[in-house]
Amino acid sequence: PIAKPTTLFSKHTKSIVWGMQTRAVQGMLDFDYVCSREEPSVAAMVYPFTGDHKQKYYWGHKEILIPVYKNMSDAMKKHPKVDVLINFASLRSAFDSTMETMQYPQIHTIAIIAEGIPEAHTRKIIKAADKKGVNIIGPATVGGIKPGCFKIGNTGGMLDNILASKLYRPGSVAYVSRSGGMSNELNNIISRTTDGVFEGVAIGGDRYPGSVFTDHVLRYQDTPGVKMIVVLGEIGGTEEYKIGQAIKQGRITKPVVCWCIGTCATMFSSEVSEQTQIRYCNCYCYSEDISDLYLFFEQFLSVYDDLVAKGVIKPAVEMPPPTVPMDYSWARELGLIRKPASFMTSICDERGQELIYAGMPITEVFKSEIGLGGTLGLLWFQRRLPRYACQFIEMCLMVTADHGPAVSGAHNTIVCARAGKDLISSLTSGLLTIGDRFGGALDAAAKQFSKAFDSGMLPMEFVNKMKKDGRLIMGIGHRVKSINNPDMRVQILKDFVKQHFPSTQLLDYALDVEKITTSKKPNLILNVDGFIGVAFVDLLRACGGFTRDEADEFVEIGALNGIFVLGRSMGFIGHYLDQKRLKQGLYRHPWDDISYVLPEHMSM
Ligand code: Q5B
Repeated sequence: PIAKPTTLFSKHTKSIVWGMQTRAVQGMLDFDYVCSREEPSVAAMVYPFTGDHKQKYYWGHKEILIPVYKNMSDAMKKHPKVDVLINFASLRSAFDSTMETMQYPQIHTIAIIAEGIPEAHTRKIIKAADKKGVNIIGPATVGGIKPGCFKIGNTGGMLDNILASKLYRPGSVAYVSRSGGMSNELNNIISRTTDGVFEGVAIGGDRYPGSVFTDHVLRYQDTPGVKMIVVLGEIGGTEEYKIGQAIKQGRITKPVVCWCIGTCATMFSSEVSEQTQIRYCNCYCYSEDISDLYLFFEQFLSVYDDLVAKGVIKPAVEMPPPTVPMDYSWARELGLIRKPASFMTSICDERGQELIYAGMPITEVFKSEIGLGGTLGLLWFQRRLPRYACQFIEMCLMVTADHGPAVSGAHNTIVCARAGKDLISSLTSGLLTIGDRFGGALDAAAKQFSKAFDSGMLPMEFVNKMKKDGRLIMGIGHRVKSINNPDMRVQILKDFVKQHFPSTQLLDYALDVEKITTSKKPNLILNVDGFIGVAFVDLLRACGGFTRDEADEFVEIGALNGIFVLGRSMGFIGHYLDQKRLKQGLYRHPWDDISYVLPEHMSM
């Protein structure tokens, strides 16, 4: 077997991260930056589920790109200086990806983060790693950290934690523990009681960790920068015992503070074989038996003070680390910054547990059976409208839903569908015809009629004024409907409005105008656009839910044309589906229906 290197990480260590762990990678880069590393420790990422691409990260204030490779072989080839792989693969793929990694001799350390890897797989990994001289940290671990040099993934927590525990510069104490959570606690204790952490590894909680306490303690013994070793053991292991033996045999000469959480095992009455081992181990530690955290703490202090007094440790002068800008989202969460929002919304909030339409939870929308009209009332007018208003809105949507294939919008939709376009293209091609002449006269009708009415103009005066100005009255006139061929859609709406609306002042005014215009030409009726436009003004003004200014504003901002757009979308979609269902081919307008009126050719 090839000998495993004693030094796992340095200031120049380069790694590959397997898995799309963008937060962990950013955490590593922020750590690198506070450690004043010259270059990021992550050279590349491997993620088999996307093609090769680059991911953007921060390096201090700057933005940098880190390549992501689909294949590990490409990553290894392109980054020959990488010697560490951090494997974030899931428990299903961690085995394969780790075994694949070991085929590349450039890799000497692999950290495996996944929990739940089958023990048989881990044992195969360990066997292969021993043969190839690869250090394994994990599985089921957060990893490890070497202040000033390298951080595996999420080890050490967020940046404020790293700074608080002074993990940006090396100290003299190296530790090994099983749990990642406890290693964070160790970072804290060590930074408070000594000159700081030199290196810390969490070997992980599995029965067969890829490396064991002794592996790391012996490495620390052979690492000149380490002056004091800490082991956070636990009940049931034999490793603590082995460390005790190594101290006894003189293989370990540096002071070791070992706390075997589990001295409480002596309290159990049953024969727990580990009990003796735990107590035995504690006895071999540099310190006396440590039975609680307080004593552990004390032990640190006394061992450390002793080493300083003897001149073994010479605490370095503290240098402040470079500042890493705080992530915006985190700063916001901490309430440290505020910024005016780029856009505001007041109709819908989807962030909470329940979707809210204008203050009404979606469950309430259904419970109170406000229907489509009520939902539109909430989203367009931010009001819970009276039942008759909701019904009126629904009726408007129903009567405007379609008016045959010949109208401008349906025609466009059909031509577009027959040209092979998709539903949305065909629908929007139809919607784009909606305007002053076709289906988009609701707002203009509402404005013209209410302006004339509000200014006290008589219907006749209004008609004459419009004629004098050479303007058409919006909402008046129809290509096929007339007093002789009445539009039943308008009749249905009129019956409803007359029965339910508290006031129909503007509608009555418009009907008086209609009497005048139809006396001139029978097709100059109050058409469906005009009817909905004026009736809606009556509704907004008299339903009690809006001030006069609010009512006028909705007309001003074009809410009413929305009714036709929404209603007719149903028809356009119907026409699109119809054409597809009928397998209609490309439409070409017949020549005999086109009058070609080109200018005659003139010779010079
Ligand atoms: N004259 C709708 O015109 C139409 C006049 C007028 C005073 C008027 C026209 C118009 C205003 C816009 C409007 C919505 C273009 C219509 C709809 C949805 C639809 C469609 C469907 C559906 C029709 C003949 C004579 C001329 C004109 C005069 C016409 N309109 N005078 N005010 N408003 N209306 N649009 O038939 O003296 O002979 O020169 O623009 O409300 O789109 O089903 O098809 O559901 O899909 O082509 O219902 O009225 O009439 O332009 O030849 O005019 O009447 O000045 O007078 P026509 P024109 P003169 S609903």
